[in-house]
Amino acid sequence: MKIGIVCYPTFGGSGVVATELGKTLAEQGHEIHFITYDQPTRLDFFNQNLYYHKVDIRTYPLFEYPPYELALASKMVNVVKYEQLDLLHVHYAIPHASAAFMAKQILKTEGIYIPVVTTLHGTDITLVGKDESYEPVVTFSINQSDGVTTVSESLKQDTYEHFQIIKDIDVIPNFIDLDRFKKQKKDHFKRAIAPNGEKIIVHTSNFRKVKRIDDVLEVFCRLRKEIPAKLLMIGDGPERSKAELFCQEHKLDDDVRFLGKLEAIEEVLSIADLFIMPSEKESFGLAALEAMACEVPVISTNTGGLPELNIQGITGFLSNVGDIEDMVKNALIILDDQNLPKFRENALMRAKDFEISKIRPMYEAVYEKVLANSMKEFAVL
Ligand code: GMT
Repeated sequence: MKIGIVCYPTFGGSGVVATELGKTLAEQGHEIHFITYDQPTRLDFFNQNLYYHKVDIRTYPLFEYPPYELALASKMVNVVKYEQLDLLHVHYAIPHASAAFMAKQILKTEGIYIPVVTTLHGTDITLVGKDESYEPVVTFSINQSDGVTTVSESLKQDTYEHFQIIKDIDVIPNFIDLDRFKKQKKDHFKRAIAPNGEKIIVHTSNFRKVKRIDDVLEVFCRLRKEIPAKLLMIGDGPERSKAELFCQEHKLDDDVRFLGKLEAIEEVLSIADLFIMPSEKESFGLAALEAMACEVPVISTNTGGLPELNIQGITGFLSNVGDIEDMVKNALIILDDQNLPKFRENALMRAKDFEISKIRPMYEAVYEKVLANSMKEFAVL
């Protein structure tokens, strides 16, 4: 199949899922064309089945906001036509689903029918998408998609709750490449970070408000009063400087390190004892799955899709949003040397349920279904 994948090229979860999906589909022999404004972060090698088409955004003095969606739609039209794509798969509704709708309409006038699959990832529904400034367009473009998927059952329910959706939604959970995300021997690294055998806690995110960075630090502060521990903060975003200031003011600088955006996250996860995800909202929690694959148990909130991943008392614990006390209590249970090995083992076992080879065929099945239906639709045009 020749598939166009539209996504954000950044470190964010939806971009990572889209890129990893494209890579695994390419390995299966599909021809994958990424259409986005920059080289996707994890697309840093050559494969004969992988292509990247850059969306050119032309500015003009009149534009306070350059119309990215139009440039994207035009690029989609161009790539579909010249690469003879079978299908477009857009990740994150805003603005990819509406741009795909526009491209599809333009192509139809030229006798080309291109089916569109939209994958909803989370904040495109739960936060940004449901805002009145976007809601009508998001509703319309989801309903106009030929196939719609969400990354968790919870996100599917949220979609039906917040929007007037008439389409069936397929749930396809996020996935993990266990060949890449596995615990590696990194003793020297562990000794450098925790020279006295302190427990290592890790948090990874885009440091947006929804991730509740304050709660990460608050939990760590209280935990450190009970046991020797170090905190590694991976990622970057709007809340980072505030978090760094908090660490200075609370004299945490020796125990908390901000590592910024890292490509080889698995190396840090390999020395971790606990992963913390206190998010306000989380449709799936891909970062937690990456940790679990590296045998790191998780304390998380019980919001959104997290209960579909993190199993209470088995792979970690789940608390209500903002319940710091409960998170500290749970962290201490997991970090007890008597308990930690079992939690580690369970985390890995659970991660195996999301192995890429189990999830990829679910997307391929959606593509087949959509293509079969579109053949019928095309026949009546
Ligand atoms: O977590 C973010 O804010 C980034 C966002 C994205 O789209 O890049 O992540 C969302 O999609 C991920 C991949 O499907 C999910 O694992 C995250 O849970 C989801 N984030 C939220 O729902 C807040």
